[in-house]
Amino acid sequence: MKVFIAGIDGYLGWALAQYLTARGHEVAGTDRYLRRQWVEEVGSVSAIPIYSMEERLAAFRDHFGKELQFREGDLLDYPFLRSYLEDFQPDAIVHLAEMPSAPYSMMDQAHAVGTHTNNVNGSLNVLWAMREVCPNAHLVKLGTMGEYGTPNVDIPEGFFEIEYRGRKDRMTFPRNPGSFYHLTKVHDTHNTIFACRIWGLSATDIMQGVVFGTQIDEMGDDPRLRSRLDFDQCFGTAINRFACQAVIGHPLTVYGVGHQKRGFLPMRDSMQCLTIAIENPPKQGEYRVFNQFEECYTVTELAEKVREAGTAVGLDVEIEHFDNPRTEKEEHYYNPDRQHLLDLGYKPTHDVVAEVKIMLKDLIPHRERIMEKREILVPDIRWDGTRRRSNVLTASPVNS
Ligand code: USQ
Repeated sequence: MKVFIAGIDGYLGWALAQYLTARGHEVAGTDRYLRRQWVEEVGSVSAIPIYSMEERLAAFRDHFGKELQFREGDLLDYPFLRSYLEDFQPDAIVHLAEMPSAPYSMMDQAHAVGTHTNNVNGSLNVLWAMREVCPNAHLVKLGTMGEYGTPNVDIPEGFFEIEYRGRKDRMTFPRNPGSFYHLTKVHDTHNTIFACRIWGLSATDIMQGVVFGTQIDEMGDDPRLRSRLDFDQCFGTAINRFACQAVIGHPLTVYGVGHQKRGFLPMRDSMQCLTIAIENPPKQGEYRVFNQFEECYTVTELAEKVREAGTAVGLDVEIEHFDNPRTEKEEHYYNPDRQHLLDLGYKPTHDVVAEVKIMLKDLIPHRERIMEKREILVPDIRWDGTRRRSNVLTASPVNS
């Protein structure tokens, strides 16, 4: 199949280009390198060194024996996007080109508005371009499990049956997201549902949990093919941060009591699931939702798993509870479905500790890079709008 990846230079996009090419798909992609700029803006670097796109494309050629089609550009540049899609005529468009960080979107007015402009308008442009030049393509849109929040009832996959005042209907399950970033994904959801309904586009909205991991097998040993791995408070997700903290002997930063529960999945499962969605498209005009995660864990359970993996590779791992910078429930019910992907053949990895051991071994050679940025491991972007770097640097555990 011909697959277009928006955000091909990112953590997931770069891995997906390789995963799909290894399976015989023809891949084209675009990126404006915003992720590289955002991480630099928050004072950090990727723990795994990443290469320029020129070097990445050369490595791709060497490793896979074929060219990866790439044009630098921005989804907000509509003429660019429209003409690229018109030329390539994809069967599937994987949209990974959004600003993905909750804390970054909560920093201040400019970051909240910038996140909305980039994410919501970029997605609208994708929908309009599909309508105009490739209406039969299948949009695989990266949403987030965070759209649902943490309701005190089970979470279905996108829709639920409701009976209200004696009448029944199938309705969008309520969204209750926890940041301005997560809200952009809710807006995308409604725009995508609408576009499918009025224009007959087809889309799979992926409600993805928190991804972790440093590699997939398809990357081989060539360092130029590795994906980035962030560990700062904005772009580092929980397990990725914990793994980087573990390798430099920094206490794992569990926020609050640490009973917040989320769905998590290793990068290799994310690749498997996205590929299942691409290779099993919906009917024309259909909008469907896949909840995408391997298993649900509390943040404390994850920290314990990172400690177990660390001990196995000879690291001494401490866990500390830090004042939670986010406004979120720390004790709650959490029971989301994830049946659609299983029905299509998803085989969950199920071994977080083994995956974290691989991560730790990958990260140990880059200890110095992480060590140099040690001061950004403790968060200071607070949901109440204040930044208290000086307080937080001396943060004492609230519940260790
Ligand atoms: N957390 C800690 N310590 C840390 C980092 C995070 O305790 O050092 C906690 C957070 O308070 C939160 C949980 O871990 O309760 C998850 O935080 P996260 O930063 O790993 O994930 P989140 O902000 O929810 O966002 C990430 C991705 C985002 C994606 C989302 C999926 O950055 O793009 O949409 O995971 S989900 O969480 O299911 O919404």
